[in-house]
Amino acid sequence: MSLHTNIGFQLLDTCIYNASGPRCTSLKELIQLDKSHSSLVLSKSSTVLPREGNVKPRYYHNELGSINSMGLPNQGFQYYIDSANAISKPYLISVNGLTLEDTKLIITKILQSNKINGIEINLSCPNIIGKGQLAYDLVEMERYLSEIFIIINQYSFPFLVGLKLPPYFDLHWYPQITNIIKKFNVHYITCINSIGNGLLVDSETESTVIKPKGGMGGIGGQYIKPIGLSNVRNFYLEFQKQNLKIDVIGCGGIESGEDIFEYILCGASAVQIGTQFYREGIKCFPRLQQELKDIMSKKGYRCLDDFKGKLQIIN
Ligand code: RRO
Repeated sequence: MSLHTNIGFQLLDTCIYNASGPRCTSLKELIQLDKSHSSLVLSKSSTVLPREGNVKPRYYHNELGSINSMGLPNQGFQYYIDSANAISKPYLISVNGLTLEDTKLIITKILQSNKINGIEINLSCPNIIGKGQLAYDLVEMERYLSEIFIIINQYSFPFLVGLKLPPYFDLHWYPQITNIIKKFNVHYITCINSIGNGLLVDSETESTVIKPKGGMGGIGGQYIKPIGLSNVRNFYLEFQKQNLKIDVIGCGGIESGEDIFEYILCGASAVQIGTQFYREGIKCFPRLQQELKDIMSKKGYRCLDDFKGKLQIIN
C-alpha cells in the first residue's frame, strides 16, 4: 500500500502535509514539521520585512472550524531562506509580498539562494486591511504572474511553483482562471485558502470572536469542506479537458482519512492540513495516513491512482 504522490516533478512519500498558516512561522515549528510525518514543509506566507500582523484576538476555533484574521504575521522572507539549513524534507516557502515589487524581490532572493525546493505564491489572503484578494481580479492576477514568471523563467534548475487560490463560487470562473494559469509554468494550484470575510458570533457575550476588521475573518475547517471539494473537482476537470499537467492540491476542512479520500476522489494529487493541524499538532499526520490507508485497504486500493479523480455522478 502506497501513499506516494507527485506534485509536478517533486516526488512525495505521502500525499499529506501542512497548509501554509498554522504552526509554520518560527524555525522551531518548521523543524517540528521536518521531524513529523508531514511529507513536505511549507512555510507561513512571507513578506520582505517581518510583520506583527493584526491585533489580537485574531484566531478562534470551535468544533466546526476556525476564523482568523492573522494579518500575515511572519519573520520576513530571509528568515525562511535561512531556515532551509535546518530542513531535510522538500521545503517550500509561501510568498505574499503585499506588492508586486516586493513579491518579485522575495522570489529573486529565493531563487538566488538555490536552497529552496519551490514557492507557493499566495494570491488569496483575505485579511490584509484595505486590500482585496488578488485572485478575484483577473486582470491584476495576470499582470502579477507575467512579471513574476519573467524572473522565474531565468532559472533553469528544478523549482516547484504553486499558486494558493481563493474559493470560487460560480462555474464560469474555472475556465477563466485556467486560461490565465496555463500561460505560465505553474506546477500546481492549492484549492482553497480560507473563505474570506466570514463572521462568527458569540451569542452569550453578544460579540464577535476576533477583533480585527469588525470581527470578519477567513473561515476554515469543516465549514468549508464542500467548497474545497468543488474547487478541486472543477479545476481538475478543467485541466483534464484542456490537457494541462497541473496538479491540484486540496485544502479545507480535512479532519480524517475519509476527508482526504474524498479530496483525492475529486482529483487532488495531495492535501494540506490547516485548522486540524493547528488543533492537533504534528500527531495529525500519522493518524491521517493510517486512516487513509485503512479506507484504501477496505476498498482494495493499493495506490492513489487507483481512485484519484474517479468520482462518479449518482444515477
Ligand atoms: O495571515 C493571514 O491572515 C492569512 C493568510 Br496570509 C492567508 O493566506 N489566509 C488566511 O486565512 N490568513
